[in-house]
Amino acid sequence: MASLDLAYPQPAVDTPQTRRQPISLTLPRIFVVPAFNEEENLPRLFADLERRDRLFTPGSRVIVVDDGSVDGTGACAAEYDGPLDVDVVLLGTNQGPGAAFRAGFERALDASPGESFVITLEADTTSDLDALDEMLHRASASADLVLASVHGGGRMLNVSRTRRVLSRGAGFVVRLARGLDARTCSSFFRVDRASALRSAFDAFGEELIRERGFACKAELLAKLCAIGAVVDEVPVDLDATRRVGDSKMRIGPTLLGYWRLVRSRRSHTGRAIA
Ligand SMILES: Nc1nc2c(ncn2[C@@H]2O[C@H](COP(=O)(O)OP(=O)(O)O)[C@@H](O)[C@H]2O)c(=O)[nH]1
Ligand SMILES: [Mg+2]
Repeated sequence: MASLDLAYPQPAVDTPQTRRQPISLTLPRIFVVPAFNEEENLPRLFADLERRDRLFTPGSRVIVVDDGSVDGTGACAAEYDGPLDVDVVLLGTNQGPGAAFRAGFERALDASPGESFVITLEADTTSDLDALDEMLHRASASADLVLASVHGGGRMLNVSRTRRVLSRGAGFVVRLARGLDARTCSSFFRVDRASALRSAFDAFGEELIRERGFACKAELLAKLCAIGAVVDEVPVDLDATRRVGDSKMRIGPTLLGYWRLVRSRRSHTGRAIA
């Protein structure tokens, strides 16, 4: 298999910033939710979000990216008729979470042209929404990107040993290979400042998320770090019993994705986050 050249830009400054200027907590929150065959979980996620209306500052919305689901996921999102502002991106054929995040981020940045908080969640209700107050607070105060961290003080509950080893091992290897200062590299549950994602799209364009599978979030983290993003982590538990149904993650392709990330080289183009 050919190795990918991810062409990581380097920060333009020698001393990376450790804090951003604060931004208002009242900025819109744009939730990006990749969903594949989640018809049983998506209504539960909407209900969880509806119960937390304080999360929805003016201009907030939920973007569900249905990725060729063969169940009623797309219809469930499209026919949602509740208090949330729900927008649906239909990808037609299944392309994987990497493509779903890219499409979701593009829609999010179009939908909210100024600064906002882009929150990525799992559709299966395993992202602990009670952690969002602290995550948003940190993103508002000083960080471009806040990770929900199961390996930085949080726990993986009711998750098989194989999955725990994979998550920890993949994180460790990617962290070493990419020189990342983050404990949890692969979680889908994050808060990004929209400005950081825009800088990343400016720096990498179409190449921002090349990994189609579950390694896409580690790739995005590495690329954001390469352009000087300020990263923070909040300890968050992940409890797999919260979801209905099984994981869609396939271990073989996911390991290959991490292997490609580790093998990919850096180069010296692009520009840092201002
Ligand atoms: N759009 C899209 N979402 C996916 C795909 N595979 C998984 N997901 C979503 O990504 C999230 C994480 O997947 P999940 O099966 O819960 O993986 P796990 O939490 O790692 O066991 C869930 O919201 C899934 O619906 C896919 O191929 N396309
Ligand atoms: Mg999950």
